[in-house]
Amino acid sequence: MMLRLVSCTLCLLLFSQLSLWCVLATSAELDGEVQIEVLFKPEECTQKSKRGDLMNVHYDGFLAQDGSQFYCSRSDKAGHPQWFVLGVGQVIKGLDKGMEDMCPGEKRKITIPSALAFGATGKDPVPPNATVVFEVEVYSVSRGPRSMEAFGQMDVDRDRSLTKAEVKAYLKVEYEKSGKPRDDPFYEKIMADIFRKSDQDSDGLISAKEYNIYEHDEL
Ligand SMILES: *[C@@H]1O[C@H](CO)[C@@H](O)[C@H](O)[C@H]1NC(C)=O
Ligand SMILES: [Ca+2]
Ligand SMILES: [Ca+2]
Repeated sequence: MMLRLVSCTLCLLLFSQLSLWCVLATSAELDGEVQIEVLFKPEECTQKSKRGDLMNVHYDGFLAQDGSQFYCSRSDKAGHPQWFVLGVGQVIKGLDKGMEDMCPGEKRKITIPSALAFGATGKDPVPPNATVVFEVEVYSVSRGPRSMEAFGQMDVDRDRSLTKAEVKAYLKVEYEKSGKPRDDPFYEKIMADIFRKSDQDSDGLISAKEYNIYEHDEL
């Protein structure tokens, strides 16, 4: 589940200006901790990210040892930023940790030891015990749908499972509350992402169990 990140294709080094990082990254001593460098912070911060928030993010992944790029959300999926829920294991642990307290518009370089990335076995093309570096840029942060409180709000008919219509109605309200109503294709995109990640048995519904699957993860 956490390794979903690298399931996409090897990324060509499209952004040569970023290759400088590897030099910085290899010189960093890591004591099993995520190291965060803020590259850009917007002056105004509407909402800081926290566990359970729905994030819309671009991120590129590099190997610290040689700076080669192994993940690139800018070239994957036609360059759309990725949707995921923060802090629940949809991305590697180092990103779940390293992306807390981020503002929309903020950019960070996050250096992650292997234990919080792809571990002692690695995940092709990431070799065993590899320290990885991600450059992330947050596009939006919204109070996410992954709390049991939110589940209760979404499950309008109280049948302990969520239909797409129920989730969508919730998201619409959330976005309108934040003063940023969106068009239908926008919601459809989020929905597809949420259901792909959460609807484990692909029956078109998110059951309470599927919804809560990460609840006991050691983060
Ligand atoms: C990875 O690290 C573990 C623990 O330190 C070690 O036992 C293992 O040999 C390492 N694997 C490689 C391929 O270096
Ligand atoms: Ca329901
Ligand atoms: Ca299901």
